[in-house]
This record gives sequence, C-alpha cells and structure tokens, in this order.
Amino acid sequence: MSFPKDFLWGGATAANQYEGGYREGGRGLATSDVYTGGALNVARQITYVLPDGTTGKMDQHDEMPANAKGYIDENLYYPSHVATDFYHHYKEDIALFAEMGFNCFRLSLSWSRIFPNGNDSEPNEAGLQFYEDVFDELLKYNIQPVVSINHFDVPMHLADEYDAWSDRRMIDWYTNYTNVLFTRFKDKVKYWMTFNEINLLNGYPLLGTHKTDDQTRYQAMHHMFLASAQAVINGKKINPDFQIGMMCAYILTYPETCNPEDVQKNIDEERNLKYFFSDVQVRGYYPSYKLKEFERNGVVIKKEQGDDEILRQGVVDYIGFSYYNSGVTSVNNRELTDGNVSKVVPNKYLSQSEWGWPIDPKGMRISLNLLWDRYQIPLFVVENGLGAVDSVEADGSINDDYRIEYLADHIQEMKNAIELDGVDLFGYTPWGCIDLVSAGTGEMKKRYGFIYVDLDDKGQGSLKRSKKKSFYWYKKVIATNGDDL
Ligand code: BGP
Repeated sequence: MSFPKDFLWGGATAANQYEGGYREGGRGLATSDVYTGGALNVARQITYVLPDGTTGKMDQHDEMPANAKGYIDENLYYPSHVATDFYHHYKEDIALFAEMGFNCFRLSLSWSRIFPNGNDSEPNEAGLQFYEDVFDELLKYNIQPVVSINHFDVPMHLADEYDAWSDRRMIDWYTNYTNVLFTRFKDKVKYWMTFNEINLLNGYPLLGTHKTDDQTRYQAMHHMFLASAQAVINGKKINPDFQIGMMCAYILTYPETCNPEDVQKNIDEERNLKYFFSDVQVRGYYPSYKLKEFERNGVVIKKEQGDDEILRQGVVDYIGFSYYNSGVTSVNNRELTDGNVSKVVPNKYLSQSEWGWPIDPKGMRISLNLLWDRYQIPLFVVENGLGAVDSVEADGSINDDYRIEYLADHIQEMKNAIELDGVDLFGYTPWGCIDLVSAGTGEMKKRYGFIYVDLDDKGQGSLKRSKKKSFYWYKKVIATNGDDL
C-alpha cells in the first residue's frame, strides 16, 4: 500500500496573501493590510491613487477616499489588498483546482471580513455569504474545504484598542467568531485548524501585540491556547464529526555534530521553536521544560480557575504542519544564514532554494516520524513547496521542472513514511497552489503555484491565470494517487 485510497490531495492558500477584495463586502481592516515588504515591515503612511493619477497621503487607519483606485507605498505592494484576487476569481480558480483533481482545498478565512471590528455584536452577513459561496463552489466539484480559522493577522480594531492577544477578552471574541463559523458551516466544512503556524506568532502584525518580550508573548499564547481549546470543545458540540487540528511550522533541526553539547542545544531549540506549542495543544497541558524555563526567566502566566481543564478537554484531533526545509543547530554560533523563520547554520549536505532555504526531502520523512512517534495522532502536511522565480516563455509556457522535482522528492518521502514506517498521514496540500503574495518577503516573484498569476511586485499585471508544467504533473500525481511521480 502507498497512499490510502481516501488520501486528501489539494493545495493551500491564505486570505491575507490570496483573497484581496480587502474593503469589499463590508470587510474591516486587519493587521495584514498594513504590512508591506514582508510580515515585519509595517507601514504607517499610505499613498492612495485617484482615478486621474494624482495621489494623496493618509494614515494606515484612515478610510481611503471612495473614488481612490488603490494604494501604493513607494515600491511596496500591499499583499492583502488585491493579492491575487481570489475574491473575484474564485469560480475560475476552483474550476482549475478541480481540473487538477483536488479533493480538498485549504483556505483561511479573514476574521475582519466576518467581524469587521473583530468583536462586533453581529457578524457581517456579506462576509459569511462570500465564504458560503466559495464552499458551495468547492463542494460542487467534490472538493472538501480545509479551513484555517486564522492565518497571520488580527482585526485591526482589536490590535489598536486592546493590543490583541495580550488581552484575555480575545478568547471570548475568537470564541464568538468560531461559534458563528461552526454553526453556519457545520454541514459544509469538516476539517478546521485553529491558528496557522501558532509557533511563529509574535508581535505585530501576526499576533497583533505591540511588544515581543517573553512575558507578553507567552501570556498572549496562553490566551490563544485557551481560545483554540474552547473552539475544539464547542465545535465538537456543534458537529461531532468535525476534525479540528492545530497547525505548526515544523522547523526540523539537526545537531551539527555528535558533540553532546550540540545535541542538547538541538533538543532545547526544538522545544522552543515547535514542540512547546504542539505539546500543549495535543497533550492538553504545559510541558515541564517550559514551566522550568518560565521560572528561570521570571515569566509568570496569569491563569484563571478552569483554564487547565479547558486545555485538557480541548486537545486537537490532528496536527497540520508546514514543512519546507530543515536547519542545523550548533553551539558554535558562527556564520549564520537567513532561512526566513530561524537563523540556521548551513548544512553542507543540502542544496538551497533561491531564497536560501535548504532543500531536504528526507527531512519530510524524518519530521513525519518524529511527530508520529511523539503524539500518535493523525498528521496532515498542509504546506510544502518551493518558492522560485518562474519565467514565461514566448509561447506562454512555464517550465517549472525545479518545482516538480522538489515536490516529487517530498511526496516520495511522505510515501516512505506511510509505507515503511506506518505513519498516519491523511492529506497533502502544497503551499500556494496558485501564485500568491509571499508572507516572508511581500514579493510576487517568489512563486509556489501550479497556476501562474500575471502580477508583479509593484502590483501590475492582468491577474490572468495560466497553467504551469507542474499543473499537468500534479494532475497526474493525484490521478494515480501518488503512484506516478
Ligand atoms: C508559511 C506561511 C505561509 C506561506 C509560507 C511560505 O510560514 O504559513 O503563509 O507564505 O510560509 O513562506 P513565504 O511566503 O515567505 O515564501
């Protein structure tokens, strides 16, 4: 046996990088609307463009004039404003996903599309209707929606007024949001994930807090753990068939040498970067190593009565994780290269992507095994892929053999994990199945898709969709249930 016959094959996206329509249908502002060249660059002053080409300046929180064509900020393009415009292209895009044979599709919902301020007393019906239309369109082709409830942003109002997740009231507002989703979509969505890459969230805009010190971060994280657990508890009451997962960035790291110092450092690093988060969400309690660390560093988590019980009851059904690359840990902190999410020591055994991310297919099998051994609950690879510059040939073709090679090698290792190790892996949604804006850099030129979107780093382009070579390849992979890579 290789892939189980009901294996989920699809692709993954996120609202802030793909959806666009950022002020349409009553959507409120989100923190993702004001970061530009990547998640950490926050713009304060925005230049808007009027139909006659003249421009004006405004503060990031102001409303743009009704007749403005859009925003520019010097050379930076605002990822979430138009992005690659799923909002207006969803039917066309879903038809293309169906043509590839997807039986699932991962998308995130924009909280501020449903609750414009994040904590309004009533949801915005136009926002709910938009997602309902999207789900109906997917279901028409027998494509299961896989929903990330929150991916890398927070409604702006909550960040501005309450410093977002540092405020305990966020739990209630998130609970209200998830209750609305679960109730409205109980017959249309089975697979949910509470927070995208919870282990990477810190500061503004991702967490919506203005401070990044440990005390703020871990208190905010405590609120998120409770919000996630409460969502699991409530969701199961609304539909016991729901599968509600956590989602973490699986940052695989190897000790650089067999020096026990390197090995210990790697254990610490792995706990710090990822296991702390999955330990809480899968096991339902804080791990001892973290409690000791809090003690040493003077971090005091304010808890209320009943918190521990909620964490225990609200454990997740599965682990969704992203896997792109591995890193190396060393006690010798020499020469570090930038691998986006963490500083890594170069691994001489691996080649790298154009963005310096080490390419490590075997690391996929290793990650699956480490997660399976540690938790023994089903796994879902919800992001994986190669960010690369694609070129469109004169005849319109896009020959992305490098992407095919990367994905084939990683799928082979997923297959090995199932076949040779007995890992319970039930789905695969490679990242950015259609081109979208990069979260890490804000660029369009860093592409992951099977489907090309005509748009450049300045936001110029027709948004026309075209099929890359990898489109036909992935279609064949799905048709043969992963046998023909
Ligand atoms: C993950 C995020 C995604 C996505 C991906 C690729 O961390 O969940 O939102 O963007 O990384 O990263 P990048 O866009 O920086 O290439």
